[in-house]
Amino acid sequence: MPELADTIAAVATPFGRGGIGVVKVSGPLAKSIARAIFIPQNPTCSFTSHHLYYGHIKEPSSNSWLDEVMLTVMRAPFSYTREDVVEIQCHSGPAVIEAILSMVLAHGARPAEPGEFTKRAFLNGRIDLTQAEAVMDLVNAQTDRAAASASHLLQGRLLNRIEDLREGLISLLMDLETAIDFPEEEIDIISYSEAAVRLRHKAIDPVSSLIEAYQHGRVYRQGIKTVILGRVNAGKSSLLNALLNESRAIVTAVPGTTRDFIEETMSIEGLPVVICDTAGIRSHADEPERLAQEKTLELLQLADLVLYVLDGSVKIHPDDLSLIELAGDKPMIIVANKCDLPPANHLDKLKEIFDSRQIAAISAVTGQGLDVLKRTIKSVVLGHHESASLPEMVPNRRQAGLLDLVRTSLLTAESALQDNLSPEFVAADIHVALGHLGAIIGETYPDEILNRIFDSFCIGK
Ligand SMILES: Nc1nc2c(ncn2[C@@H]2O[C@H](COP(=O)(O)OP(=O)(O)OP(=O)(O)O)[C@@H](O)[C@H]2O)c(=O)[nH]1
Ligand SMILES: [Mg+2]
Repeated sequence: MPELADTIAAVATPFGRGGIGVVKVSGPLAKSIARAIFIPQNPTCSFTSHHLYYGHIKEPSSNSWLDEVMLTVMRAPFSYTREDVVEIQCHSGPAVIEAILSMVLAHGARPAEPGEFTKRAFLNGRIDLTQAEAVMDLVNAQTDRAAASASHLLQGRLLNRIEDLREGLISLLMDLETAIDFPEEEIDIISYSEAAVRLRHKAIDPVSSLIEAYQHGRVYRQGIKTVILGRVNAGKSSLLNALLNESRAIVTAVPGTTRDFIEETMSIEGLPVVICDTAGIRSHADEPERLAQEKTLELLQLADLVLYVLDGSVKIHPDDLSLIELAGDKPMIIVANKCDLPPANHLDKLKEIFDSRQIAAISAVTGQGLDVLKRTIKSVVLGHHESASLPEMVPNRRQAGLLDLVRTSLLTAESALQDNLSPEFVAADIHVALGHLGAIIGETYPDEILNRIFDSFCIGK
């Protein structure tokens, strides 16, 4: 990414029509750009930091007013990026907001890359990497729980936790290094058993509980990729519509209606679920339908959960059994749809056929059984974690991967202590763990990793 010396600008609000749109500018030219394009109502205004000014943006060619705006200057270092920041609140029409952005760019700013404002906040030391990532989590949060976890991370709770861990390890390291410098007095300085207890309580256990929080809470962060699978005409699209409570997918009595898959995000019992309606499967299909079915099978590979829909009013088809087998051991719920019609099989019979699988009898048309299905989804996804309370903050996959490496090094250090190896070995493992902890908060950050993190942000954040 380019230099921090540049001034960057972007539209910070979603594209389209709306009440207010915000153009954000950050960098050394921010104030001079504001002076050049903004006519304050009060001509003597001195752009006091964090004050809101009323005025107009003037059209450069005609000198006429382009829009009526409110403008704020936030002087460095008391801003989001720690640079001079200007925010222009204008009317949010695509043409107006683009015109204002173009004027800002014409006065020396360049378009911001995705996440570049937050990247600057990180590079300028206002936030650490866990907080920068939390900004994105908060923007993406689909449920109140995901938002609460992101907010804890944003407040620096994980940063504080990592710093506590580092302090504990550094103090242990200092004691061990004294033992290395004065080998004869080793036993008097720190006993290995004491060091092992400290290592376990102060580092290994807390790291393990953070990893557990990731495993437990990851569904709340990432959403559960759920695929609705089944034979043609089973009522898959009707189920999607019923869960969404809107007529999203086309439903007809003609088998093979759905061709393109439809993905929607919803909250089921507080869980973020990304649900995908797919093309129904049948043996005799034309070319477009065959392609659609291939896509269905691709999506199945990526799914965390499968809702297998069958038409409960007709006999089970051999294709049902082979499709269910195809899903392997993925978590699955058999949804026996159309329970408003006379059933072809009693529930007990279905239980016998599908052995240990969870079964929910529903009617996508009347809504019967949908609540039970939702609760079943929750219990299948959360498994034995269901009754436990959700961790207050959930590390992301990158952080959890590094925490795993931290734990591995600490466990090696613990074994070295238990095996009475020389303190140099123990110290070396602790140094490795400290390196990984540093990477979590972004103290050491390869460019490639940083770019990957910030590239996933939206423009203007
Ligand atoms: N009686 C009854 N009919 C239903 C129910 N669910 C769906 N249907 C009907 O079954 C037919 C097929 O429904 P869809 O939702 O299009 O089925 P699908 O599985 O998406 O079908 P394809 O996209 O063709 O694979 C339609 O005529 C629906 O009205 C239900 O619960 N009860
Ligand atoms: Mg369909």
